[in-house]
Amino acid sequence: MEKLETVVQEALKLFARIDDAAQLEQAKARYLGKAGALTGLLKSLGKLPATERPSMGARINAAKERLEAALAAQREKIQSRRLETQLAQEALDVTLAGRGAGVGGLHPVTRTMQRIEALFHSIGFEVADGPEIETDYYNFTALNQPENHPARSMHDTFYVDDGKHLLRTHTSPIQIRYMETHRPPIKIIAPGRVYRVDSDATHSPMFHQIEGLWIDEHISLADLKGVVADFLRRFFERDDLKVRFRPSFFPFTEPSAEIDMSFGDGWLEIGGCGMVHPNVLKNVNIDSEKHQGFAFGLGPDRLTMLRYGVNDLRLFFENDLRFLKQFN
Ligand code: 2U9
Repeated sequence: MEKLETVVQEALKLFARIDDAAQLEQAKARYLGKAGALTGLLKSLGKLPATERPSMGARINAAKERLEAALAAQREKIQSRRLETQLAQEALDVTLAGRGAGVGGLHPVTRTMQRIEALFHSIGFEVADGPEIETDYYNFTALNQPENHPARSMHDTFYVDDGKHLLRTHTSPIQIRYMETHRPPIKIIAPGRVYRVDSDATHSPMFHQIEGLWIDEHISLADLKGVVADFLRRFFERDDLKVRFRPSFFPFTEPSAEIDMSFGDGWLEIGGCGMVHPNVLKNVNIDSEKHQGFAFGLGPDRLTMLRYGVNDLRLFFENDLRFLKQFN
């Protein structure tokens, strides 16, 4: 039966040309399916003389196996060709230039805080820290601030839940906590965020403070003035900067003073200060007969405005990148 060899050659040629999986299965059906050409030959075996049947049967089966093997090889070829195309399409060019990550920068007030910390560190002050949610005791009572003091009213202070907790209105509680766990000499600055019910061009409900505290056996008002004046001259890089103390009142210092400075024309109020009140020292078990010292408070937001010439405090807290980017 030379027809068999013709059919096999035709099938092999066809399979080799097909590059689509579904078409290949259809082609398979044409030869090996129920109505396929080889299947037809097998069926017609019955018409052959009994002596020829076994050898013819064996030839047809061998032909079937050749076709199956050719099909398997072609399937694999189609599959790997598809994979290659897919890999080529999805390839990443790792040599392409990146889009570039934006480089961040520090907030102008943060820069000021770091600068102030570095300047005080250079004359021996450590940096202390504390919680922004405080108790009534640390924020007011320990600082000699009586029950009926106006700063304690709802009008000026954010109370949190039970009226016992509040957002600290100054960084002074940091110094109280520090003095509870350290004995003199104490020489620290306390920077951080503070909160008051207040909002306009020169007041924000959240703002920053840096307070200083130096307690030892012979610290005087002269030391206070020297430290503050030196600091301001170094901060503004002006040796001719003038500093004056104007008598004032704070519950936690006695005597107390406002700190004014001048670049030449007029005076600017820049902070407050005084000798730590004996009652405050008593509250943290420091003997005010033996130890005394000074405290001062500065507003880093205000210092930043003056140093960079910014006229509206709110710009610092609106987080408009067009504004913030100018400082980096
Ligand atoms: C302790 C004892 C005393 C810190 C002080 C001031 C005066 C003051 C203001 C300046 C501008 C706050 O940022 S501001 O609005 N501060 O006037 N602060 S004396 O006195 C202390 C602190 C802690 C234990």
